Amino acid sequence: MTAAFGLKALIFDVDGTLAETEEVHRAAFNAAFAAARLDWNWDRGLYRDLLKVTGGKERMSHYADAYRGGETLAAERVASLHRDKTGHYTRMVAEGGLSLRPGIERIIGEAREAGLPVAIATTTSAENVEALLAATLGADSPGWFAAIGAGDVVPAKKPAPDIYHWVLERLGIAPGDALAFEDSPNGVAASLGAGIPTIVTPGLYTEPSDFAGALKVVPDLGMVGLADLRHWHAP
Ligand code: XBP
Ligand code: MG
Repeated sequence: MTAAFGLKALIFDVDGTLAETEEVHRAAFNAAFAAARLDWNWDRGLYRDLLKVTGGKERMSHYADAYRGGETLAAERVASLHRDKTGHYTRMVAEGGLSLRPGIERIIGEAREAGLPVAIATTTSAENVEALLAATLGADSPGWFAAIGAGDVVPAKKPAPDIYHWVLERLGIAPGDALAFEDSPNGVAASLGAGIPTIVTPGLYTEPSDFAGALKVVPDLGMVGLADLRHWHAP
């Protein structure tokens, strides 16, 4: 079966959109800080502020600078802390405990059945995406995605549109032929910046925002099917 004319791909953000992962990210950062004997501990309120900076390495550098008296962390130090954090995160995810947000698994299944490509556009690292997909959808599931744009494949992370441009190029489609799924103002700025109609599902750490320009804002995708998505994309 081939995809109907119009909608040619679904592009999903990961953190906050596929699953509520940020509490696991936060625990993994804190575990890496403790292992490195840093007296850093990010509580929920602080993490909410820190999430304004996307990317774990960028977030740690920002914290050192803005919250620890202008401290500058050497790039190797940041990279090593981040490697350790990624190890903690992927282990925690593999141990289970995270589930996909409502509707995600069903929509991905419907898209696959209809021959509609699915893809990922995220600031988080590729290992983290693979760990989450494997833990929630099965070991083969990373292979279901026509493109996985993650982490440092582009130098400028969200809110820059670069990761979406990267994914669109690999899919070989125009921005208006896709639908993006995002949970945060930074993510929506990136997807809309790339010209992709965007469905927003605000989550645990979503800051209040009116998401001007979004195609739809819905609490989650629990009641949404592929037919709705096609209709919203081309009413
Ligand atoms: C998610 C993020 C990520 C994770 C950390 O933003 O900001 O940085 O918190 O992942 P989005 P890494 O959902 O908009 O992609 O530590 O692997 O960078
Ligand atoms: Mg997100």
